[in-house]
Amino acid sequence: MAMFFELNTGAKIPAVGLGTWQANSGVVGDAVIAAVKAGYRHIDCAAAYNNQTEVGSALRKLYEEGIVKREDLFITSKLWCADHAPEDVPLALENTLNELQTDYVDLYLIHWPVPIKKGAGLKPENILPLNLPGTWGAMEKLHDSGKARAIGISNFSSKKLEDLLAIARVPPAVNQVECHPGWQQSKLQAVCNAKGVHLTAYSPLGSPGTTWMKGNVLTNSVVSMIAEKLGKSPAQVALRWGLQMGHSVLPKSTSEARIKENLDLFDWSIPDDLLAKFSEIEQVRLLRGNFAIHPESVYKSAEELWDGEI
Ligand code: NDP
Ligand code: 1BO
Repeated sequence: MAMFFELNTGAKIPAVGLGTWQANSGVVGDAVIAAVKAGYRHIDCAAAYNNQTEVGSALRKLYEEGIVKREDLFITSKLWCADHAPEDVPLALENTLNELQTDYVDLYLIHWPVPIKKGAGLKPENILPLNLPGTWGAMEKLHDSGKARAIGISNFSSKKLEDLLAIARVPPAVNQVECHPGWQQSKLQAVCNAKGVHLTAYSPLGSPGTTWMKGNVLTNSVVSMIAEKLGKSPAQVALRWGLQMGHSVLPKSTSEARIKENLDLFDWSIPDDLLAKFSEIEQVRLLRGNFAIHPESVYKSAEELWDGEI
C-alpha cells in the first residue's frame, strides 16, 4: 500500500492526513507539530474551523526548524458557505493563505453544497440556492492562478458531483465526504472511481468525540473482532479499511500517542476474509447536515440535501 493516492491533476495526496476540526486553540498547533514529526505530510484545514492561524504558526515553526519544507506538505483548506459568491471566493482563499502562512494550498474544496447569505449564520433560513457555475467558475480561476493547485468539493452526493462534472472546465480532483465502516459510501465511491475523482474520508473513526453525531465505529463488534484478531486497535482497523477501499483518510487527534497510532497502518493489512465482514455493519450517516434542512430551506429534507443517499 503506497502512502499516497494520485489525483486527476497528477499530484499525489498523502493517504493519511491530520484532521483539525474541533482541535482547539492552544492544542491544534502542537498536534500539527507532533503529526509532522511523526511523518504526516497532509493537514486538513478549513476557514470554518477557526484555528488556521495557529496551524499556520505551527507550520512556520516547522519550516524554520528545518523539519519539513512547504513543498513536501499537502495542505487542504475549504471555502466556507458564506463565501460562495464568485467575487468572495478569491478573498476567502486569500484570507486562508494569510492564516496558513503559505502562497498556495494543495487542495481547495467547496466545504458544503450549501451557500448562505454573506455574514449570516448557518441556519436554514439563511440558505441560498447552489450556484454551481458561478462558484465553481471562481474556483477554476484560483486553480488557473496556481494559488489552489487542485480544487474539489466536499459533502457532494453522486448527483451533485455529476451536475458539477457536466459544467466543469476543470473537473474536481477530490470529493471529501463522511466515510468509515459504518457509512461506507459504496455508491458514491463507484461514481468517483468511474469519473476519476478521488474520495477522501472524513470522520474516518466515526467522530467518537462528537457526541451529537452518535458514532459507534470504534465499539462496533465487527471492527473490534478484527482488531483483536490482527492485534491492532479499532481505530487502526477503521483507518486501514479506508485505505484498502482506496480512500485517503483524515483522522483527527490532538494526542501525540493517538496521532502516531493513526499513522501506523502501512506494514500490515486486513486479509480478504476479514474485509468481507465489513459488509455486515449497519450503515448510518452520522453528519446529516441538519443545519441545512427545514421546510422553508432550499433543502426541505435530508433526501433533498443528499439526493437520496441517506
Ligand atoms: P474522527 O473520525 O477523526 O474522530 C476524531 C475523534 O476520535 C476525536 O475525538 C479523537 O480524540 C478520537 N481519536 C483519534 N484517534 C483515536 C484513536 N486512535 N483511538 C481512539 N480515539 C481516537 O472525526 P472528525 O469528525 O474530526 O473527522 C476527521 C477530520 O475530517 C476532521 O477533523 C476534519 O479535518 C475533517 N472533516 C471534514 C468535514 C467536512 O465537512 N468536510 C466534516 C467532518 C470532518 P483525541 O483528539 O482526543 O485523540
Ligand atoms: C459542519 C461541520 C463541518 C466540519 O467540516
